[in-house]
Amino acid sequence: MLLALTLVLGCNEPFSSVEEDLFPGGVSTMTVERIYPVTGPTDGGTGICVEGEGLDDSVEITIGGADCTDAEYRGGLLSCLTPAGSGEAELVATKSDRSQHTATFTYVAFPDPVTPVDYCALLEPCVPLNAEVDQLAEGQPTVLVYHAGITDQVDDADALKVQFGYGLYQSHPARGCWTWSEAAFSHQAANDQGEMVNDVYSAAVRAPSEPGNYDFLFRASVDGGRSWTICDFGYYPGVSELCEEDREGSADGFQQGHVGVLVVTDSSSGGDDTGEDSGS
Ligand SMILES: [Ca+2]
Repeated sequence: MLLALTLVLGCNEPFSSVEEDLFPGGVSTMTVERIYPVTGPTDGGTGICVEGEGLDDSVEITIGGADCTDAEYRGGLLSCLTPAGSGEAELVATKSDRSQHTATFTYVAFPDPVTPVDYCALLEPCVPLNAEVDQLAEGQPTVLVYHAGITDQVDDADALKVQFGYGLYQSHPARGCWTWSEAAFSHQAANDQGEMVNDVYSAAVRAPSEPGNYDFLFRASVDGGRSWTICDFGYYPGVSELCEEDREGSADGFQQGHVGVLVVTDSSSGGDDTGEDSGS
């Protein structure tokens, strides 16, 4: 079951896509500016993100002739999960008006199987986190992580990676298009038996420059970032009293509603009806 909770991601580094949009016999209504990442493991499951102009939910993506699955179009961004494949494969994005864009996706074979994290869960805050654009939010979200042989040891800094991420409201954290940053170790925490086997990490959150509502959570990896386990909300009496009780973190996989909410405002811009300041 745990395997199903872990979505394999490849390389985190973004890559630019420079190949031209192809639209024989007409004017293309779709301009792809960037696809990332353009490399991932042969077993598929890599979340890729497509940025550009003229994208819509009619755009279908194939890689090596197989469908890029679970496509999601949101906020001008298109994302999907790569199929299994090998070597260099042609990625083709096709819009309903038949405009097309091609790029190359490179599959990389890894010698070792992925290792999902035993358990992790977003702890708090359960109330919306507020921030001004480009500014640090007040309060730091926290996440609890447990992995046998790692978080129950004293010196585990190198074996565990924990990241905070946010994305557009109700978008999927494993399908690309989310922004991730390293979380910091905060302290050890006890399990039900009082054993200090859990790690708690926290994150300073710098808001994006675009106002709006965003989802946030954490992800954790014990295989060097080859695979990430999504840490949505758990419930801990005494820690997260404001949270819903039926939250089980990564134990029951990812649920769209079990995320934190980041509300980003831009008070400096004022409203359209009050922002006139050039009267003199
Ligand atoms: Ca869950």
